[in-house]
Amino acid sequence: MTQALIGVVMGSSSDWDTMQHAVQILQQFGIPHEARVVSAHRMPDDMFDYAQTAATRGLQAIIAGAGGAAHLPGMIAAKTVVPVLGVPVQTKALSGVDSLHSIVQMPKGVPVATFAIGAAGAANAALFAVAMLANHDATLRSKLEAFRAEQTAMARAMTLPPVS
Ligand code: RP5
Repeated sequence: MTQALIGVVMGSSSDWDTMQHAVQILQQFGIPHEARVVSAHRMPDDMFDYAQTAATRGLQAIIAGAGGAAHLPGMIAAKTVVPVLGVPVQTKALSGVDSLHSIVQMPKGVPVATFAIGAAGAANAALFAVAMLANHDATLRSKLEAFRAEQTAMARAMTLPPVS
């Protein structure tokens, strides 16, 4: 089995609707990855073990998504120097602003790179991880440049409807 380079973790299977957008990007770029539920408050020992073994298992980055009092990305970052990319999951009660604030407001010294709330954040976290790997992989960099060029072409081809 290929060794995962990127770990995708989330606090609940209910986060999958959001976090699958990260996995879809990793699949698209052919990045070896793993995805699993690691709940900070329901599985704290598993979370610590995941973070503590991340570097020796060869993970280059961890994408961590959670909603509400979203301590998963910060607590993983507390136990590893592998870069952690945090994805705030949209919540019903506070629309994900709670998740965003929980993840982005890390005190100085233990960073979590924080992305947008929801699917866009999950996809962008994966694209950021791809960009990190592409620094040391010319083929991957070409793929990423082609991905951007495709978006540019699609934007240039956009037309507007007549005024109604
Ligand atoms: C967090 O609580 C999870 O990340 C999820 O976003 C939220 C709700 O979890 P469930 O009650 O749906 O399992 O830990």
